[in-house]
Amino acid sequence: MKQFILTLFLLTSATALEAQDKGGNYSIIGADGANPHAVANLKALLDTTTFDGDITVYIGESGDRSVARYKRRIPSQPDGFYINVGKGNIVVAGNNERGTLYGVDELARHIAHINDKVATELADYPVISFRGVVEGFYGTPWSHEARMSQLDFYRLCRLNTYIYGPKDDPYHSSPHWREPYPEREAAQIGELVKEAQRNGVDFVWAIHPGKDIKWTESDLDSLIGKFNSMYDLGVRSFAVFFDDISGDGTDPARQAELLNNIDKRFVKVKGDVSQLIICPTEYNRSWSNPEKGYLKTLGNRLNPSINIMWTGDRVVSDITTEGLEWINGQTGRPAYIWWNFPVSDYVRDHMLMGRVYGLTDERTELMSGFVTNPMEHAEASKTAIYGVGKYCWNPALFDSHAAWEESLHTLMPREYEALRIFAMHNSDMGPTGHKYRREESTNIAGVAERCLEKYRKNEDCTEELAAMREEFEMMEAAADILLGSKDNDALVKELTPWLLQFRVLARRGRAVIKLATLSRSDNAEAHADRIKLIGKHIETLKQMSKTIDEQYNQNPYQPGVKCGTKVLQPFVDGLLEAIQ
Ligand code: 14T
Repeated sequence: MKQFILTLFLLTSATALEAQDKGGNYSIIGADGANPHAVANLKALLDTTTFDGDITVYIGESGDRSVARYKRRIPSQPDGFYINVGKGNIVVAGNNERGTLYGVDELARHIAHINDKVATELADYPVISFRGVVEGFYGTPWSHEARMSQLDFYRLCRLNTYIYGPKDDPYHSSPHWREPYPEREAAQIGELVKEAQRNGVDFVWAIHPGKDIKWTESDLDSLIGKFNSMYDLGVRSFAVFFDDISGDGTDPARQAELLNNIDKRFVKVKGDVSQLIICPTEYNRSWSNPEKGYLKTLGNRLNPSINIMWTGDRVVSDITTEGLEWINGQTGRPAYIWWNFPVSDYVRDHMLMGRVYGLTDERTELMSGFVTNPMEHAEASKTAIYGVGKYCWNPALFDSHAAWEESLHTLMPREYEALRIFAMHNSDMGPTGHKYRREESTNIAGVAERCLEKYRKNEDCTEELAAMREEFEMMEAAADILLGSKDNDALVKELTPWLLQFRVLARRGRAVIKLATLSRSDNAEAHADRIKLIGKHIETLKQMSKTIDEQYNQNPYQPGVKCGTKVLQPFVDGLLEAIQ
């Protein structure tokens, strides 16, 4: 490869130049051969950095001459990178183009030390190859704007996959899967593909044809025709989903034959299309029927390069090593995990902002990919998406609690404390058919339990009541702060109904504690008027909560707005009951 030396004078903004002495110049070696998006980001970064002296930056992918000297230090894993930040010298070397992109992002986190004496050197790579998000929920699909913001966020999380498969897009599923998108939607998908490329994300377009597919040559042509129209919009990765269907579409031999045909007639012919992904009809262990052999048939017949999605032991489930061993034994390949968290299409009145946990950190080579199915609330889903990014990069080093905190910082850098309080009490989905539960209100759950127990037994619980009151006060403050915040407009908009409900819960909690205290005091009779007023206030707050529940989020499935359902609501109701 031809080596190019590009010299650019350091031109920070005029004000920055005035404020500081003129720094040194930088030159980039390898700019013509490296990932162009990484190079553009590198230039933007260098243009806003002041160097003590002149600096040379070497950038490129493994095999490029520009980084040949560092060959042995570049990780051999896809998406891995090596960076070295020293005085007068910077190296950014990716295993592949995405690695270089991540390398420049990592450089940005260390560039402040460029003028220090000590060099920073680091190499890193992901453990799970395909990492990302599957927009695979029922309900209102994400907006174009939300998707654009997601793609940018995935780069920050070093997630490389976005699977497009919203159940309620009629051109993804029935009735219109055979037809090309209308002009406007097509243009938007084209734009998403470009934004994905800039962010090192594979845009995977999924089709869901199983509700009415006929196993005919004509339907095979329609499907390949649709894929071709998506290819023309720039899409280079594809999936076929056969979940949640019944009837003819569920035949594993037919499904395998269809995918193999697409592989032969489309993927191999194009030459620049990724390996296919299938979501099987039996996509979790509890629905599988090994006697009938659906998964074995699919696994035996499907070309080995085709990835098979899997949600775990149940539809919504932890991911265990034992479960992975089981499914891989059926299909003869490492499972591509479709994790149904924080998706809330089966509990639409809940907001799921808890931490990511319950994912194995052993034998992760048993997975080929890991994608999370999020909530229809795109911005609020970023808490979990961030955690999944961290988990996938290195499951053994994954710190679930730390990732949760970091995600909240990232979402709302200024109002992190308030957001943390809200998220702390909005994480469990409650009892559902899926029998999946998440911890909630862990900071106060023990106190709440002891408080109720003691109060019921007429024991002294002054301390516990005070602690609960403190929590409700913080919650009310948090709700007010977030409702008035400009820190993240998209997030505040999604959360508003829940924030209103959260504020009423906080007020009601305080009022009930007040009532509990007064009615147990030595001269309760003397407080009769106050007790009556507070009783009325509690009634009013109950009514306000009901109004919010009946006015917002009126979907036909789980209409309404629920908050703090695992610990705080039961505590408030329980205490009120114990008073009477
Ligand atoms: F494809 C699958 F991996 C999958 O999870 N499919 C759907 C998915 O679109 C949905 O978001 C998710 C969570 O509700 O579960 C699957 O949908 C279901 C699951 C059920 F148990 C639809 C009906 C069910 F009864």
